[in-house]
Amino acid sequence: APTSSPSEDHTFPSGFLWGASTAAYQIEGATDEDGRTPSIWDTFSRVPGAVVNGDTGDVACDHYHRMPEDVALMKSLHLNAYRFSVAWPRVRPDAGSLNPKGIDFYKRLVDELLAHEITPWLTLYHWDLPQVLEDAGGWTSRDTAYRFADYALSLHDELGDRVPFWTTMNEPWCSAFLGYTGGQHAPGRQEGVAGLVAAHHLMLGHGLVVDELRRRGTTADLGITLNFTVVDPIDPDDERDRDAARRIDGLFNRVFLEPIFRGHYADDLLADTGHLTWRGRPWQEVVQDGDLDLISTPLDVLGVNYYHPDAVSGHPHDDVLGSAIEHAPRPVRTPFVGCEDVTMPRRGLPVTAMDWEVQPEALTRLLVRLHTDYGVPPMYITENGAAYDDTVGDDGRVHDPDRVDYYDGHLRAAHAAMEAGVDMRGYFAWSLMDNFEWAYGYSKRFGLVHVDYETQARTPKTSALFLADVASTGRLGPVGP
Ligand code: GBH
Repeated sequence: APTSSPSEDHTFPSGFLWGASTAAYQIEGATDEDGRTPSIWDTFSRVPGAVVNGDTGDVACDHYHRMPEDVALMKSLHLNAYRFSVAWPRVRPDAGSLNPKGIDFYKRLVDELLAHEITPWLTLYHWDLPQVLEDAGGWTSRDTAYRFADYALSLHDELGDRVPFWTTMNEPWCSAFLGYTGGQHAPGRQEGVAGLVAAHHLMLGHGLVVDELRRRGTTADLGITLNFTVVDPIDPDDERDRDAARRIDGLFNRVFLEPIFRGHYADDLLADTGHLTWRGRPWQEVVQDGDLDLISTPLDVLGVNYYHPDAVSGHPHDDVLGSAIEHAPRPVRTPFVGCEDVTMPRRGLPVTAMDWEVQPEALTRLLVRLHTDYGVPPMYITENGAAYDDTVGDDGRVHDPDRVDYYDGHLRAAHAAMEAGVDMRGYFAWSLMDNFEWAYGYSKRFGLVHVDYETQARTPKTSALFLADVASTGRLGPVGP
C-alpha cells in the first residue's frame, strides 16, 4: 500500500469539499417548538439508565435559535461545505401532513449557507424517527420505508433545487443493530434478528427515494452514508479469529455494501443467519421481489463515516475494548446478531475517550477496498473525528493536540488513498461542535468547537484552527520540526 509520510507536503484538488457534520437531534434543541413532535430519541433519552446522566436533546446546542451565528462560525473556519440532517418530526410531525414552520427552519438554514458560499449537504435520516411510526412498528415494519419516501419526496419538492447533495440514511447499521438488536440506541429494542429486518427496511426506504428522485429528474447528487469498520483477525494464523473477522465484516460492512452495490445479500451472511426467524418465519422472507433492484439503484456519491478499526477474535478474551455503551446501568446486549461469540481484544494501540483505537492507515485500506472491490461512486468522508477530554484553559483557549494529530493522520491516510487512484472529493469532520453524543449524552466531546452548555458559548479548539488552515490552503504541510 502507498504510504503518506508526515514529512511530505500534500495538496488536495481544488473544488475539494472541506466541511463539518452535525445531526438534528444532537444540536438543535427546541424539541417542542413550531409543531415538532417527539422522535424515538426524545422517548428513549427519558428511559432510566439509557443515556449517561439522564441527558436529553431538549436544549442541546440550541442551534435552532443560534443557526445564523453557527453558520458565521463555519465561515470563520474557512469551511466551504456543511453536512446537516433534517428532523423528520419537524417536517412531518404526525408522519402525515406537512408542517410549513418546520420546513421553514431548513429553508432559512440553506439560504444562510448559500449566502456564505457554503455548500449544503443534506441527510434525510440521522436516527430521529417520529415516535408515532415507532409505535406502528418502527423499522421492523415495511410501511416505515414508504412513509420515509413520502417525507423525503415532500422535502425535495421544497429544497431540491438549492441543495446539491442529498443522502438518504446516516449509518443504517447503527439504526438497525444498536436500535433493534443491542438496545444501546433508540428505540432500545433487544430483539435479535430484528436488526437484520430493520436493516433491510432502511435500505428499502433508501432505494425507494433514490429511484423516485431519478424518475423526477432531480439535479441533485444522490447517495447514502455508511459507517465502516475495518476488521482484522487478532491472530491472522488462527482459524477461529479469521472466521470471526469474516462474519463481523459481513454483519457490519457487507450487509449494506452487497445489496446496495451488487444487488444481492452475500451468500455467507445468508448462510450464517439462515436459522434466525422473525415472527415465526425465516427472516429473509422480509425481502420481497423487486426490493434488491430498488436498493441497488445507482448512486452519485458514497458517504464514508470512519472512526476506528477493530481487531476481532472467535475466542474469549479478558481485555476487550469497551464496545457499544457499556456504561449503561440499563442492561444492553451485543449487537452482533448471529456472532454473539465474537470479542474485540485490545492491541495496545492508542485509544480516544470513546475507547476507540486510533489507526489512520486503516482508512487508506478501507477507501482502497471500497474503490477496488465495489467500484463505488465518488466518495466523500462524511464523518471522521475523535472524542477527547477537552478543558478550557486559563487563557480561555482549548488545546487539543491529540485531536489535531487524529485529523492530520487521517487526512494523510485519505490523501494516500487518492494517490492510489481512489476518487475522493471531500472531507467532513465530526463534528462542527460538541453535542449530544447519543447514549453518552454530553459526556463526550467530538467538536472542532467547544460548547459550554451553561452559557452556550462556542470556543474554537486548536483543531478547528488546524482544519481551517488546511481548508483555506488545500494542503497539509510537513509535520514537526
Ligand atoms: C457516528 O456514529 C454518528 O453518525 C454520529 O452521530 C456520532 O455522534 C458519531 O459517530 C460519534 O459517535 O462494535 O458495537 O461497539 C458512530 C459510529 C459505529 C462507532 C459502531 C462505534 C462500534 C459499535 N459507530 N461502532 S460496537
